Formats: sequence, C-alpha cells, structure tokens
Amino acid sequence: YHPHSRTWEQLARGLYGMLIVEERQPLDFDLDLPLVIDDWRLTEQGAIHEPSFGAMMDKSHAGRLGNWVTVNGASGPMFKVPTNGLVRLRLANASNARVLRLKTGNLNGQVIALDGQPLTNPTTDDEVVALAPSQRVDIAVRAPSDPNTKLDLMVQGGDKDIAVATLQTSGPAMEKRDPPALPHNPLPSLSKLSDALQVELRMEGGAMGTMQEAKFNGKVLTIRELVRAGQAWAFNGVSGRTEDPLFRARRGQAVVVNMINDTAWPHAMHFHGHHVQVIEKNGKPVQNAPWRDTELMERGEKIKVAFPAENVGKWMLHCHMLEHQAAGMATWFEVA
Ligand SMILES: [Cu+2]
Repeated sequence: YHPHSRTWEQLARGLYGMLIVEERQPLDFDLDLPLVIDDWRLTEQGAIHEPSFGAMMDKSHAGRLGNWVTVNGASGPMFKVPTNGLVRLRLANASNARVLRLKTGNLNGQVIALDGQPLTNPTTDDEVVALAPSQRVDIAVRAPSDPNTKLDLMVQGGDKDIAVATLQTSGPAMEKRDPPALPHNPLPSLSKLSDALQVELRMEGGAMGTMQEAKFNGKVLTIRELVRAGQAWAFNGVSGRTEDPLFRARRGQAVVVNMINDTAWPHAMHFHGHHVQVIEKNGKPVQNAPWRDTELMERGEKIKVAFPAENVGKWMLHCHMLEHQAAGMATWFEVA
C-alpha cells in the first residue's frame, strides 16, 4: 500500500508498506517472512537524490532507476530462518521503476502466489521470476538442513547477479514436510467471454517512440508541447487522466482489455480493484494464466486480459513505473 499523491516522489522517499491478509486457518509454515525490495537513487553521500525528482529524462525513458537496493530498508540484510524449516517469503517490489529479476534457482522453492492470489499449480521450474514495480510473489522455501548455512536471495544485475538479502539457518532442525497448499481466494469464473465488453488500450510515446501528438487537458499537443508540459506518454492518444473513463462496465460484466505496447519500453500495467487474467499474448491464446493485478508488458508486446468487473467504483488503470504514470500513462474505468 502507498499514498497516491505525488506517488513518484513519495515512494522514492520510502512511503509505502505491505498489507497482509492472513488465511482463516494458520498455514503450516515455520516462518512467514515479508521482504520489501526497493531501489533507491542516492547521492554520493547516501542521501535521496532530490534534483532528479520529476526529471524528463526519467519520465520519457525507463523511469527513476536507482543505484542502491535495500530489503526491508537495509542493504544486504541477513534473516535467521529455522534449520530445515518451511519459510514463506512474501516479496514485494516497491521500486519506482526497476523490474527486479529474481534468480530463485538456489532457493529450491516453489512460487505459490502472485500479486496476492494463490496459484492453482505452484511452479518450481522458474529460474528467473520477473517482479515489476508493485508486483508481489510468495515463494515457499525449504531452508537448508544444516544449521548456520546461508542462502542468498539473488537479483539479476547488469553484468553480475547481486545478493540482496541472505537467509541463515539457526536452531534445531524442523520436521521435513511439503509446503501446505494455499486456500484459494474466491474469484468469479470467466465463462462467458463472448458477451464481454471489448476495450482497446494502445500505449504510445516515450523516447524512441513514434507518437507525434496527443491530447492533454482537452487540447491536442505536439510531442514537443507535451514534453514542455511534463508529458511523454499516451493511452489511446490521450495523455493523463480524462473526465470520462476508458470504459464503464456493469457490475458482473466480463471485460476484455486489449493492451498494445506500441512503445520501446516495458510497462507494468496495474489495475485497481480487480485481478485480471491474460487470455492472449502476441496473438496466441493463453490458458490458465495466473490472476494478477499488474502485468509486465515488454516492448512491442500485445496482451489481452480478461476479468469480471465485480467491484463497484471508480478504478485507476495505469503503468506502475511511476514516472510513466506521472507523464501520461494513466486512465480509469468505472464499474456500476
Ligand atoms: Cu510504463
């Protein structure tokens, strides 16, 4: 959770927290370990780099990338875990813009939930788990069976991987057993997509993009004028939030959003109030995709997501790379 005013600055200064909704019955883990990973842009003296807040360079490129990674506010922290214990890691990416690529092979773990939704089939074969800004992943890890053994949490870096945190076993060995299955959240089914409301969302702009102009505050501006107004991106030719929503859905109606990333950059498309399921990627049907509230879209990618509009209200839909959001990648929809 985080406040939603000047989000790009507030998050870069560390104003966020993790909300945990526990299962009705406690699950059979020996340790529940929430880990919030952040990517800070610091000065040589280790202070928040303030002159670059809102920089057009960041807005029009990859967003505010940092130079210092922390886990729960510390650099390279060590966490004690029970020897041979079952540990539930709850990882969240609180970075403004950095996509963290977790190398989980050494953890010998299972991905059991994404964005707070348990997976029907926990996966073990993921060597790299991409975690875009705002995304969460739960990993069930079996700690090593010897005490005082270390296990690093690795993130892919530019030329070498870095250990962002370390787990160290301690205490008597726990009993060996399989990770418990997570109870499922009640998600409505998506059986009738034939009647779904179809919405197109073309994402344009940014450096090395082809966008020539877009509407901003009701006026069509050239790309130069947009940049002078602090804008760099558009959804369906409109930069920033508008008076009218992208779409209005009836409560319970199925919605398909066809998202087209017509830019040279990845984006973390984040839905408020709903989880969505990818049903098509680059023209190919996708079966049984996990339910997520943030979909990472690589440059040029086309993704169709579907969801039942079940929560009444006005909801934002935006890129969670916060400088992109501030520079135009934001819209909203209404469920009534
Ligand atoms: Cu973006």
